[in-house]
Formats: sequence, C-alpha cells, structure tokens
Amino acid sequence: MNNHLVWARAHTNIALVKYWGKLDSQLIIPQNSSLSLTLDHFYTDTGVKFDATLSIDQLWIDGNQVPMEQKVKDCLDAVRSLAGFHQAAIVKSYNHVPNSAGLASSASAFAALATAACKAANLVLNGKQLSRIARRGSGSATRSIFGGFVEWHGGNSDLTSYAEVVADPVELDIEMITVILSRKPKKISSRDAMQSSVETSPYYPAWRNQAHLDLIEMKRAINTNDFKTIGHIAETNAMRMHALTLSADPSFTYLNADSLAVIELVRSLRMNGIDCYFTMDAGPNVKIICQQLNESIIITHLQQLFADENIVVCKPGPGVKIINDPRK
Ligand code: 2P0
Repeated sequence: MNNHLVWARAHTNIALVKYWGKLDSQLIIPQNSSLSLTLDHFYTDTGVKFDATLSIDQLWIDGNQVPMEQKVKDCLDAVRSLAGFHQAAIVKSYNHVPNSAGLASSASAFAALATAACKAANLVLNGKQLSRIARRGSGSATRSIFGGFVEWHGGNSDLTSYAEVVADPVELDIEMITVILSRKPKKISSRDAMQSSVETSPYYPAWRNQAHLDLIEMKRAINTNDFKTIGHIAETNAMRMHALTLSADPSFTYLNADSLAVIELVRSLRMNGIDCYFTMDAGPNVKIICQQLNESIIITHLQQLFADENIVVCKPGPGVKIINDPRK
C-alpha cells in the first residue's frame, strides 16, 4: 500500500441527454443511456489512502472531518472488493464546484474518488473499468472519468453499464455559460427526485422512449459538428426531464423565478438571431449552451440581471488524472 494519500482530479460534466431514473438502485444502473460534456472550470481533488491501522473509514471535505457518507462507502467497498482486502481508508476531498446546486459536484467527486482509490489500492484499471467503479458512488460520475463528449451506456448489469468517449478533444466551438442562481444545497436530492419520477409520473415511460431517440440524434449531431441540433436537443431533453418532477406525485420543481428569467432571456436572444440554448439539472442554476462568437453579447445581457461572480464561462474539459497533493 502507498504511505501517502494518492490524489486524483476530476471535472464536472453537464448532461445534454439526461440520466433521470434507476433500474437498479444498488448498482446504480440507469433507466436510459445519457450523454454529457465534461467542463474545464469546475473540479474536485480527492486523496485516498488505505491504512491497516485505521478501524473505520474517515472522510474529510474541504478540510473538515464529516460523518462517512453511504455513497462514499459504496464506492470504497467496490474498490476493496476488487482489490481483495478490507482495510479502512482515509479520504480527503476539496471541491471547486458550488455544492449540490445542480452543478453536478457528485459527478466530479466520485470520479476523483474512484480513480484515487483504485490507484491507492494498486489496481491498474482502464477508463471503462474506472467508470464502473465511479458509477457505484453516483451515476453522473460514470461520465466524468472522460473528457469532452461522453456517453454512459446504461446497460442492464454492472459489466454493461459504463462510460465511453464520443469525442475528445472537442473540435466543435461549444461552451456553456453557467449562471449560478443559488449556492445552497438543493431541498430534494436528485436520488430521491428521480425515484419519485420513476414511481409516480405517468409520463415516465414516454421519457424513457424519447431519451433513447434523443441520444441517437445527439450522437449524429456531434459527429457532424451540428451545433444548432446539439443545442436544440439538449434544451428539449432538459425540459422533458423537468416535466417529470412537475408531473410526479407530490409534484415539485427545481426551477425558480431566476431560472425562468434566464430561460426567457435565452429565448429572446434566439429570436434576435443569437444562437444559444439552455439546460438545467437538479437545481435552479441554468447553463447556456453557446459558441464563442456570441459569448460576449450573452454575457452583457446576463450582467444586467446577475453579478459577475455568478456568470462562469466553461469550455470542454479533460478526463480524470492522478495529480500531486494539491495542498503542497
Ligand atoms: C445527469 N443528473 O444526467 C442528471 C440530470 C441531474 C439531472 O445525474 O443517485 O448525483 O447519485 O446516481 O448522478 C444527478 O444525479 O444521482 C444527475 P445518483 P446523481 O447529469
């Protein structure tokens, strides 16, 4: 075993065809395949050491020790089972993502955890195998193992549910302007919200069928560098996902008044010939999908509504990497 913590850095990803619902909640097998873009701006650094002298796993987030989370334990257990030992671990994580507000902090967190833990356990795995371990912590983390456009093949078992690169490096001019409307943790976790959608929305079967079609069209658009189609599918797919929470029982929504204001702005810019689209995840923040030539005009409009520090331009980002201790 290594004497020091082994560190990995993983970036967040934003789904263009969303994952929303599980077939198997233990193994985290999704109801539908999904496709995302890994971003350069938001990331998590996680260090792991397995230590025979520790009696229980320890978790430190942003410098503070916190109670062990079940998702972290699930991911560590998957690594221990593969490595064939039972040693407890110390895990230290530094998040450079606004936590739990629809910016997919769990995606970068569990991709970094899986990668650091496998290396600390002296396991030599390829990206596909790492993505299956990351999946045990959080579904969206499956995709953050890779950079650029990434597909998570939903599959129907541990072996068949993994991520794969669709395009990396990304040649297309594409960026996402993240508008941070809330830095507070969300009221309903995505885990509970998607389960409620699967169990109570009468529209769930239609979502699953449509997501399958959206994925096929999205891959075609990526392969032909067709920005308009990518944006259009991403926007309609996101709103169809949010229709599931609105049609669940009890009904709820992640959209707030500010989200609607950004959506209206995107629609009005588009009416005026500026090619841009929106997507949203399990929180009120909106991501505007655009190209560099329109970036400054979109930002000028956003600045009339929101403070500069809440407008963050993200470009395609890299896959997970082993790094040196980021605190040294
Ligand atoms: C996604 N989201 O595809 C979708 C779209 C949010 C909206 O994956 O239960 O934290 O840990 O597998 O991955 C967020 O859910 O959920 C998510 P679990 P996860 O990015």
